[in-house]
Amino acid sequence: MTDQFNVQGFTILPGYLSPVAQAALLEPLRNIIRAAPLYWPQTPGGRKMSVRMTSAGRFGWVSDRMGYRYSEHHPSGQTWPPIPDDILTIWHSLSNSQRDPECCLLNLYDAKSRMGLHQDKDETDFHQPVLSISLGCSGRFRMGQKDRKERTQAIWLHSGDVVVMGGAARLAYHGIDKIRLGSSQLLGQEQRLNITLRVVT
Ligand code: MD3
Ligand code: FE
Repeated sequence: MTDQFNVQGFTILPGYLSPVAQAALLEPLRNIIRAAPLYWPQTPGGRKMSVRMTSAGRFGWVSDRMGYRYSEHHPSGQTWPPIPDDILTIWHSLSNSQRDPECCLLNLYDAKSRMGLHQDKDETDFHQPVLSISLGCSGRFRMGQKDRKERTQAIWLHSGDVVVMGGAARLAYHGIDKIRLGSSQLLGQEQRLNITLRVVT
């Protein structure tokens, strides 16, 4: 088997969610967005991120003048809606974690959205994996290693793909370079929705 993407702890399950299973997630996802509207986080430098976000679960990811952080409150001041059961089921089927995720982050990309290379390191326990579900248009995912200067590799993530990051991959630099418009009809011609699940505390 080819191992083009060989960072230890990176597991991709291409097409883990069937088209029917993907479509079944849309209603619970729309319910999250209705309760906790999408927003463009501000970078600490005061710019708007190009990805819109919202969350479900105890914690959501917010960013404002105080910087990036987990918060128990949406920018509106409300708590976040619960994580849908179908999404908890995916987590427990694949994560090997005994715990429930505490943050279900929704990242909505359109034609011009990017996510720069970064590490996810604001959680307490890096032994807990991060799980990602891709829906809608394909996105080119780029991943390096623990050190920002290491070489990076790119892989396309398509609708229905699930990725689990454990081991060394958990602290690897990663980002989304670009979106392939029209590559899925699930969310319309130019949207990609990524769901990430994390244990925070
Ligand atoms: C590798 N999201 O929300 S998901 C993020 O597609 C984030 O929206 C991207 O990076 C997205 O922080 C990538 C795949 C992913 C998620 C978490 C990771 C890759 C990861 C954590 C550690 C290493
Ligand atoms: Fe990340």
